[in-house]
Amino acid sequence: MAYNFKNAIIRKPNKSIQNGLSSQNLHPQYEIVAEEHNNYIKAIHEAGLKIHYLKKLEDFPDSIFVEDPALTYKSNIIILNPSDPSRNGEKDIIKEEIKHYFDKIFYVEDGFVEGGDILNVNNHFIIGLSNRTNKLGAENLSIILQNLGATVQICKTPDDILHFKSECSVVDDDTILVSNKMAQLEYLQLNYQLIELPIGEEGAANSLRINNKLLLPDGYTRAEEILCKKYNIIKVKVNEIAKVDAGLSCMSLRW
Ligand code: CIR
Repeated sequence: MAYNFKNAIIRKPNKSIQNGLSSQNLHPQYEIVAEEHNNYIKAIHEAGLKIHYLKKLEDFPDSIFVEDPALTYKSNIIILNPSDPSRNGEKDIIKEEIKHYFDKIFYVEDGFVEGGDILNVNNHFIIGLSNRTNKLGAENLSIILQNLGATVQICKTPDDILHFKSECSVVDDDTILVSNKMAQLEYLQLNYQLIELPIGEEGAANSLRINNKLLLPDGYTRAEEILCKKYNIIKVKVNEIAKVDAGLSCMSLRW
């Protein structure tokens, strides 16, 4: 299943997160980020995962977002290629830190691709082209994934959305939670059941299904109303972390 996991890799937060990339030029406060991150860790525990911690990296302001430089699939790890120069070096560090957890390691060396643009639904991957992920990177990743037995569709991340997954997430085997903008994508409409969130609740679309729990960003009352009927929700506050355009999925690598 698309959301059955046993393990998570999580990096301890760094003080330099206040200088993380932010589309709105906001600077989160380290102490609040650390508190939110602690609660995130508790929620991941509650969902039943064993957590493997990585040490903080002050030289890389956005390095707690471990989902972007690497992708897990089956017992493999694929080292991606983040396009922002301030993030590209994360891939070389994380590779050394995590390769022993996996049977085989693969690399996307040509073209750019970030984990935030990759939605995994069972053995299928949707890769969104964005300002961070280009065609060459998406195609090279597709070749690796197809060789490992997966199918792949390359789509376009709507304009003004940082990553494909910033506004969508898998909540069930054939069900994707989407913002209004993501709900317009024909590929998603044709192939999945969509739960569309109301305008103004886009932030809740980056939820995180793990085993029988659904981690949902706190503060989205209408999303909670819609989802609580069917899902076992754990609310996690990520308001400070959201100042650097990040949410729930990007703070762990799951397998
Ligand atoms: C960045 O712009 O790269 C970070 N400030 C946020 C990355 C969020 N990553 C994700 O949603 N996968």
